[in-house]
Amino acid sequence: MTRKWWKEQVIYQIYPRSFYDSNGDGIGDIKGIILKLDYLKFLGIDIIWLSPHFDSPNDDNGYDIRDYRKIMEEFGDMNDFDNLLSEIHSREMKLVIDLVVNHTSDEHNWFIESKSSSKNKFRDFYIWKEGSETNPPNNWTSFFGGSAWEKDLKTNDYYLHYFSKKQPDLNWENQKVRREIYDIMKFWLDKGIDGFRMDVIPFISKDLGFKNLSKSKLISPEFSYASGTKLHQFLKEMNSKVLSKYDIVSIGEAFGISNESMIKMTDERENELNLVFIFDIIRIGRDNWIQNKWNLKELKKLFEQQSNVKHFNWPTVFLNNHDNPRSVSKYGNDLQFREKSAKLLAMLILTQKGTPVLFQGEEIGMTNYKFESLDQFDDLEVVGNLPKAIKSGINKKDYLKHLNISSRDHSRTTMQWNNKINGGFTEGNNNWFLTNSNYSSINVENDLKNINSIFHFYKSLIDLRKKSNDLIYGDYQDLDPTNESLFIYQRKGKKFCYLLILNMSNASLKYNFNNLTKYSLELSNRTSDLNFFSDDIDLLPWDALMFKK
Ligand code: ISL
Ligand code: CA
Repeated sequence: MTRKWWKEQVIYQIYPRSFYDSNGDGIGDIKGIILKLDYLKFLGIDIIWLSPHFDSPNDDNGYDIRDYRKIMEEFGDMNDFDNLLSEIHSREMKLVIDLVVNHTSDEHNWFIESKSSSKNKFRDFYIWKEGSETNPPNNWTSFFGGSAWEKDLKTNDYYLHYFSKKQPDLNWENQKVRREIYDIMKFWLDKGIDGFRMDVIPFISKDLGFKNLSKSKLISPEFSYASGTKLHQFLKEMNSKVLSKYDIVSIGEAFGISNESMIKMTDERENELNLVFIFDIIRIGRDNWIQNKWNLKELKKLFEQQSNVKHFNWPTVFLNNHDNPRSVSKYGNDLQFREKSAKLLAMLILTQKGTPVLFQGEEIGMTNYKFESLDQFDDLEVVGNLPKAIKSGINKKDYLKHLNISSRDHSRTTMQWNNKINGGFTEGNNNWFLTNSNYSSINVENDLKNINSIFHFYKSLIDLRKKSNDLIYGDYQDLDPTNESLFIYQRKGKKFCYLLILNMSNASLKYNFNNLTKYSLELSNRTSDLNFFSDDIDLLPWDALMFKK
């Protein structure tokens, strides 16, 4: 197991649009992030992953890039970015930026040229195919609704877009495309950034046969889109031409890849990427907008699977991001046991094997939003998938019910800093999006003042983790995989062995753990004292206990 800084540090994702607005225009910005760096340093954050900050028409809130070398106007300018980077580095923190190169915006100059004529030199920067008058080249679908092909009337050809029609897919088979992308990467790396999170990177290799997908494969097309034959070849080239020349971390958002492909992508002997974000855990029980029931045994199996990868790989551990609902609402109990269950989830991700990744607001237990109507949503995926939802036989009311559990917009409500209007996110009264009305009680200011808050629990765990090589590199073992309510595992290092007992239920439970008295209690989310003089222990709902010996 080779030691690396990105195995030992904690990542915090910022969705800039919703993080902090410094100039009152209702939109988060880079100067706002700079004002909050001391807060993140105090929490114990080492690496900031910044969601896209590039010039964009914001069809998909920045994941549709119009100019890779320009800062999104609402966020500030290149001077602000350079200040952010130096302020981050002066606090001995690192900055990972979001690299979105499976597709660009349709307003990118390359696409404007490409669609202007079939003879244009940028034509095959994208994927153009003949279709018929009414039918696209094949039955591939977009994640944001409808076909993955859009007919362009200028040349009567169709272009491919796995996401919105304003996000045309780049043609990675074209060496000129790859060269341009490597130049863009070097532009930012030469400024001193510390790595990339690579958006849907497994999709860059397309099935060049463009064959129709079977009905069953169309249910979750990501698995087909992520199995192109040249993915590893492209990543090896990117590594040799760019990544290998810098001391950085490369993280692939690996939406749809298989386990073996994930292992190959992050096997340090393959010289591709360092880490991947896989979705098995964060999408457990999910079927498009529907969140089906899942059980703890299935969840534990997924942690087991990713924690015991071969020693040439290293997992990431996260329960939140900008594409998923809030973890305390999905995995915890955001009503009666919000604080306690949020602390349990903190202990879970910060004591598992792998690099922990937090998402803004998770550290104070921010919850899902109560959407009252479909037109409150910002996410284009909501509107895009409505026809498919109706076709599946549900009505708008049911669709809203599902989205109140599963929508990406739950994590895009604005960060709750204090109990002032808009939770202190913006002074202005033209907030770009929604602020959860519970900001009056759930906010950073409250949590900083209360030593027993969720924030201080995260801070203690981050501090504990960073001081313990055994917690970072220790072997993982699930000690009671069939238990339906308790998640009990150990992390065994050279010197210490940590035992985690997490009651992921609303019930009080008795448990007997052999030789428990040999352990000392390291940390717990109990407000009442915890006396254990025998191997029998009475667990309260959502107890999270960390022992050490
Ligand atoms: O909603 C999803 C697909 O059904 C998400 O899983 C998401 O689209 C997928 O994980 C890919 O996410 C990334 O690429 C998208 C962008 O919308 C997401 O915000 C980004 O994280 C297209 O760039
Ligand atoms: Ca602003």
